[in-house]
Amino acid sequence: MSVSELFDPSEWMPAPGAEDYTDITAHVSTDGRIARIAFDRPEVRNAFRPHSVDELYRALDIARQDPKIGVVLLTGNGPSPKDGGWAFCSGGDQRIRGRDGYKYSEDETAVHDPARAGRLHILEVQRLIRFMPKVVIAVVPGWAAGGGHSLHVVCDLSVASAEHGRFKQTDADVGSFDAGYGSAYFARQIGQKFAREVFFLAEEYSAQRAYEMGAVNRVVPHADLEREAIAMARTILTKSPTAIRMLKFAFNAVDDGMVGQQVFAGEATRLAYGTDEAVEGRDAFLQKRDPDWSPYPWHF
Ligand code: S0N
Repeated sequence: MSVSELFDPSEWMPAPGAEDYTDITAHVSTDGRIARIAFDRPEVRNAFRPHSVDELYRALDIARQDPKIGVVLLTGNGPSPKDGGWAFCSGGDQRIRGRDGYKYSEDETAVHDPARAGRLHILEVQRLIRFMPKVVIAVVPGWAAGGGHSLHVVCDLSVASAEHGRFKQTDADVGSFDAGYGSAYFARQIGQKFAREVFFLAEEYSAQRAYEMGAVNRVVPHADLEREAIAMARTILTKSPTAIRMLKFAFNAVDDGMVGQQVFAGEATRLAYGTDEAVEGRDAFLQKRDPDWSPYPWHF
């Protein structure tokens, strides 16, 4: 069964646990190397509610931990059965926004579990995308608005539909603000003037205009969108996994302060563990002797 008009069922099989999801769909390519995770609420332009974010986090984390997967495609299913409109994601579902965040129930009078009230955990998803050692590509078949715009910003690459891809940062229209990656990192990507324009004017931008501003990597005909994204993923998969991981964390580190340094350094430590020199340090400790560093030069 096809989950979206652009979805090619011959490319994909259900991801582990996919049958439990209600707000997203999750697939892996038939060779198990690419994940496709999609918002599946096209009737509300793929707006997310806390339950959607829970599912999204879970699906992304499963992809993160799968050693075969090197690339994740994040997209939105469509078109809307109501009006044929396409969306990547329109951000937080405004119908269930409360005074302390987004609610699990649309019933304002419902008694909520306090531990699950007022969630804004799309920011946790942003950090997962940012720090997962795999390439995440935003595949934008329609609207990327509000928190959906921020999600495309935080993805490593973005490819958009020429006909339907549209971008709008509505945060200031609805009294919301992504003051982290969605704005500050966006300004790093496209420059301060453009980023401030996108937020302060909250106008609509075509995929072509987003490309010209440097917000999108590729604009392709709508019918080719997922094919192009898969082709990009396949090219990335021909590269060294370690090189891609170190490069992603190097690109991040300059903007992520000590956390960025920690993530990059963690990978460096893991690489160092593979050397004879590090093995000698471990073995010397376990054998209760002084380490012999003599075979290891002070490189210049
Ligand atoms: C996407 C837009 C521009 C599309 O316009 P279009 O094509 O004219 O369609 P509509 O007729 O407007 O929409 C079709 C149906 O979909 C419903 N709908 C659309 N978006 C949402 C939404 N976000 N929530 C609930 N419903 C939505 C419409 O109501 C319509 O339904 P019907 O057919 O029943 O009338 C346009 O739809 C639009 O502007 N949408 C709203 C975009 C928006 O403002 N999103 C929220 C922005 N804020 C966030 O996402 C913040 C969340 C967040 O992540 C965050 C992060 C960091 C820090 C803070 C926050 C925070 O929440 O504060």
